Amino acid sequence: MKITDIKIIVASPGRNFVTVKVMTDEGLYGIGDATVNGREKAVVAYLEDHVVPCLIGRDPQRIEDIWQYLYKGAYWRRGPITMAAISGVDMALWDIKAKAANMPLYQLLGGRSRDKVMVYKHAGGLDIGEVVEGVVALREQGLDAIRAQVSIPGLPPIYGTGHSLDQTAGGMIKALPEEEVWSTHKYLPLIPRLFEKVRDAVGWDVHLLHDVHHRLTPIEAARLGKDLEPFRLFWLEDAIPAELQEGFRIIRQHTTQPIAVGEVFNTIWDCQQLISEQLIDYIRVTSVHAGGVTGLKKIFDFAAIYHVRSACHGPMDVSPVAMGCNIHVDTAIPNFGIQEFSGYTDATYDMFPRAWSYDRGYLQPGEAPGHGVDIDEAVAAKYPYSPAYLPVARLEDGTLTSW
Ligand code: EZ4
Ligand code: CO
Repeated sequence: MKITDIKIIVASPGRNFVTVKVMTDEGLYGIGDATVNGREKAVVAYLEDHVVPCLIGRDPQRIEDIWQYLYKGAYWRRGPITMAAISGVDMALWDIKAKAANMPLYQLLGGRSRDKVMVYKHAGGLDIGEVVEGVVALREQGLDAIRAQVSIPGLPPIYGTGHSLDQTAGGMIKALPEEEVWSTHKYLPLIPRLFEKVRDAVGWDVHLLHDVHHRLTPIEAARLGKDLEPFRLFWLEDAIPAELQEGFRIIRQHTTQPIAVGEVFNTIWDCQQLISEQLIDYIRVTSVHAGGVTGLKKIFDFAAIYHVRSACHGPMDVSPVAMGCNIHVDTAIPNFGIQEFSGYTDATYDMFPRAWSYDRGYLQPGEAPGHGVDIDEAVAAKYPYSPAYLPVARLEDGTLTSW
């Protein structure tokens, strides 16, 4: 089998998506996601100028060799743009291999390890009462795991807390980055009060999660972890920026609160210390940013040795293609933890016909050969790329900060 052509399709059915379509001389094709939210065109150029010309004529069945060729062969290793490009190609090649085998991808990964894939969804609101209503509503829709986020009273709503503001280019996601205001000292006492109210409303037979979006220092995160212990959270996510991984030792010294991190990680090397020192409980790498199916399998197998569980990042800027690959990996690995799932706009669902399905808090990969997700190029053509960014954050005095 030979690769005859590779198409890079950029479309914005609510969020911008970069999709890779690998064609072969045997008529089989595969689909991959290579989206980096806010830096889409950089991945397109990387793929079109530097990856596609190297792959035409190669055997698409040699997935590991092509992965190594693009990783080691570039000389400049790792990084979000390089790894998203590799991820997009890798997903498409696994799609082709599983189609050629006439099997759903999870079968090639070792077969089913579970009956269904537990997801968590997000409840957000401008105040605690609104978040509690959101959590109750999701619980009624069958969710067994729910992430709760609240805006800080007295400050403007922030990303991840304000309803439809998070959903589309028409809301908070603007052509230039929105600038948000952050206050740690207003936030820290608020979150335990939020989870007290949430537990009062939905009880103890539901997993509750919270995402800090990298906003704290280690000792602040340790304080929050201790304060949240009475409410038995499933996890505290991205409590600190993870560049300085020793920071997690400080959190661990102070709290038994389970810790999750890794949505911005690109390779096993970004996770190695956190996993091998058992500083975290859930690793949040996702197929589109951590080297595709090949990258995820390597990371999760390594994590399994240290009792660290998977928790693939799955917001609506991770496309339904990457979501499909995540669900196949989630289904097959022994150390699955949870899968984030925000759902998608109707236009996004139209653009990506798929075999995977969601029902009352759980996902299924489906039985279609391949990873089961396709792209409808006619639908994609209706939604041209439109520049959009995630927000940036400043303290109340104007200092730029992590978010
Ligand atoms: O940071 O959508 O866990 N999910 C999240 C999301 C992501 C953004 C960028 O992918 O934290 O808010
Ligand atoms: Co997150």
